[in-house]
Order: sequence, then C-alpha cells, then structure tokens
Amino acid sequence: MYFSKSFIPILKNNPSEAKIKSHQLMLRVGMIKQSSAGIYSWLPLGFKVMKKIEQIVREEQNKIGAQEILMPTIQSSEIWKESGRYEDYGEEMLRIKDRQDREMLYGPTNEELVTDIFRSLIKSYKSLPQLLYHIQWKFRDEIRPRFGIMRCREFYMKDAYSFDITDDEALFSYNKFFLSYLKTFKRLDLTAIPMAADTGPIGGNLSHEFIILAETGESKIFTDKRIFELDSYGTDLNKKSLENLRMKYEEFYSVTDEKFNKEEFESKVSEENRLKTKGIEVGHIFYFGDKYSKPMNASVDLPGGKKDFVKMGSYGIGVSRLVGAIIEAKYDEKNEVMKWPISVAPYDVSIIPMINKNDTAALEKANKINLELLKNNIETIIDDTEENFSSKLKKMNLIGSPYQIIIGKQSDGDLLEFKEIGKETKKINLAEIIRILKEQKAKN
Ligand code: P5A
Repeated sequence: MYFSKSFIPILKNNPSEAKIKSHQLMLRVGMIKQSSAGIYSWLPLGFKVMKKIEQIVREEQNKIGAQEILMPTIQSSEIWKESGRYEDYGEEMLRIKDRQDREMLYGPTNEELVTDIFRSLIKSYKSLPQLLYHIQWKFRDEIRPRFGIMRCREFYMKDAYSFDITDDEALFSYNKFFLSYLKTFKRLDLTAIPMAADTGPIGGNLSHEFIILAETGESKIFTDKRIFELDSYGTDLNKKSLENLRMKYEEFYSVTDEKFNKEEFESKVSEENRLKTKGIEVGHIFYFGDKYSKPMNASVDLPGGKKDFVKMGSYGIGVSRLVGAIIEAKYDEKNEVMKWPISVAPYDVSIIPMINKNDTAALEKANKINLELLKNNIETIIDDTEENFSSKLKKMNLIGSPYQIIIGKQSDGDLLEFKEIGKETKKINLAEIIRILKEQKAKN
C-alpha cells in the first residue's frame, strides 16, 4: 500500500477531546471516526487491526471445539420477557418498535436468543456439550460513553454460550474457555489476569474478568503480584488438567473491587505481594446454571427417560475494546511510538524510501523490495511521499508497523537499514529480513 493512496488521515497534533492514549492515537492516525456519542465508524487502519484480533479470537474458540454461528443484532422482546430480563435490564437496553408496533431491541448480549435457538433444535443429552459462539455488534446505551471505543455504546463482542447436562460438565466447559482466554490474550501479546468478579446483569455465581493492567483502566483490582508469574498453561483439554489450571490461578488472591474483602486480602497476601491497581476488562466469563434454561424451558432428555434443564455459561471478549487495550499496553506516548504486536499489526513493515524530486531510484528500490515481501505474505506500507525523513519517520512510528526498512544514502548495494521499533538499526540483506519476518510471523 502506498501511503499517498491510503485512507490514513493523520492529524498533526493530538486531538484535544481524547483523554487517554488509545483514544488519542486512534483519532490521530484515523483508525476510527465518531459518528455520534459512543458510536464509531472503523476506518481502514483500525478495521484491519480489529479483523486480525477477531481472527485470533475465532481460532482459539475453534480449538476448544466451539462452533461459530451468527445471530442478528435486532432481537424480539418476547424472549427477554420469558427470561425476566426485559424490565431488569433497564435504560441500557435500546428499545425499538417496528411498523407492526412490535417491541424489538438492539441486542446488548445474547443469552436469551441462543437459549431459544438451543431449545427448539436440541432435544437429547447425546448432543451435549454444545459450545456456540458468534462475533457480532452489541448495543448498550451506556450513561457515560467515554475513552473512544473503550466504553462505547456500539461495540464488537465475541460471545460464546455453553450447554451441558450437569454442573460438573458445565464447569468443564467453563474451564475450556478459561484456558482459551489465556491463550487468546497471550497471542495478542497481552498479560490478562483472570480475577474473581461480580456477575451483574448476566447473573450466576461464578465469574472471572480477564484484566490487563493499565492506569487508565476502569476496573479497580486487588491482587497478589505472584499471579503474574504464572505463564505456562499448555493446550491440554483434559478435564483434570483444566481444573488444575484454574486452581493454580485461584490460589492467588485476585479480585475486582465488587468482590474485595480487606481482611481476606490482608490475611492471604503478604504485604510485599499486595497490589491495588487499575485495569482494563478485556474478557468476562460466567457460569449461571439454569438461570435462563429454567424460565425459558430449555431442557433435554436424559439417559433414564427423565428431562432436565441444561446448565449454561456465557463467555465474552471485547473484540473492539481490545484494539484500544493493546494501544494502552504498547503505545509509548512520550516518544509518540506505537509498536503493534506482529499478530495484529496493520502492516508488518513500513518501507521508508528517501525520495528527492526527479530522483526515482529510492522509490524503485522500494517497489522491488515490496514485491519480494508481498510474495512472502509480508504486509507492507510504502511511504512514497516527498516529505523529509523525520516527518516520514514520525508518521510511520504512529502507524506502528513493528518493523521498518529505510532506503536512504546508507543503503548501498544489497544491505538495507532494517529496524525493529525500539531496537537498534541493523544493516542486512533482503533475504535475511524476510527470514526474520517470517520467523516472527510464524510464532503466532
Ligand atoms: C458474556 C458474553 C457479557 O455480556 N454475555 C455474553 C456476557 N459479558 S460482559 O462482561 O458484559 O461483556 C463482555 C465484554 O465486552 C466488552 N464490553 C465493552 N466494550 C466496549 N464498550 C462497552 N460499553 C462494553 N461493554 C462490555 C468487555 O471487554 C467485556 O469484558
């Protein structure tokens, strides 16, 4: 992609309305554009990142045997009346009437709709467990949308739902998601810690929020620092090892403020290991048994001929929020340098030729390099403008490709100036650059 032809409208300065760095950067490099309060359009750079995050989330859902579906954004109020949440959900639900005067709503979440699908199509325990997920827009009429796409009204969520016959089996499903979330966030190069959390309007009595540390986060957390050392969790989907995995995390006191108990915190965590801080909630999982299946009559035939309500859980990841969360974790605001993890970077490499008027040699060289990189599935952006070097570098540092190739006076012959953002520039040939990039991309 030539920068001159891209739709990446970069602003000279930070927009004054943005209070946190992710919001600043996203507006500054034109990743999003607000269309009304808490509602955004996604422009090419932002959309590319979000789609890559979505794909990683999808792959990790598939690995635990979850099956992808797509439910609509608009739902009928009937099913919400059945579950009893139509009134309870309150002002956050955007209620709409169709031309027949039927009460509809823009889905804030899908427990009811998926339970309705399940109850009408699955009749026997033999079909269980079922893990279904979709990745779809949600709407919550937040009283105070803020921080750009971090707390907005329309947002993109992966939501999954599990159906089992016993509590024990249902916890097995819960633990599969627990593992899959750890793996998903790791692939995004984030350290997200599962913390015991309140269940709020979703309900149930078991829940974990997955939180990444950030001063600008809206969740207050109380945790044992040693939990950050847990890093190995394998890929084993065996019941016992998943149970052990969750227990390993639960050994360390780690809660959000609604669950906080001072005495417990101080008795379980030694003073030097106590950490009270803030974080961003990027995922949230719930176990709520028959909270929806009972009032909505979602049951299956059991082996002995009896019937029972299925035991359910739900599992959310804020796909659009993650774009901002990654920026909060990776953007060096002081030096105005963004480095996207290669797994989600909009471009793997920025090619920066130094172009003088009437001298096309550097651009020609850039084009040749570009062709070779594209052949190797390496995504590039070429700054083909005639701006000076420092303003080109500034721009590319904001766009945040993790690698840069600079084609200037120094790059005679085969050797190119190659730089991983934040590290020293190396002089190496193109074959070596391709080898490094392919190796980095393969790690994901
Ligand atoms: C779990 C899946 C649920 O809705 N029902 C289906 C359950 N959980 S949740 O915690 O309420 O939301 C899941 C994740 O969505 C993100 N999120 C938001 N992102 C941006 N703006 C918002 N207003 C917003 N609200 C929730 C969070 O990442 C949350 O963990």
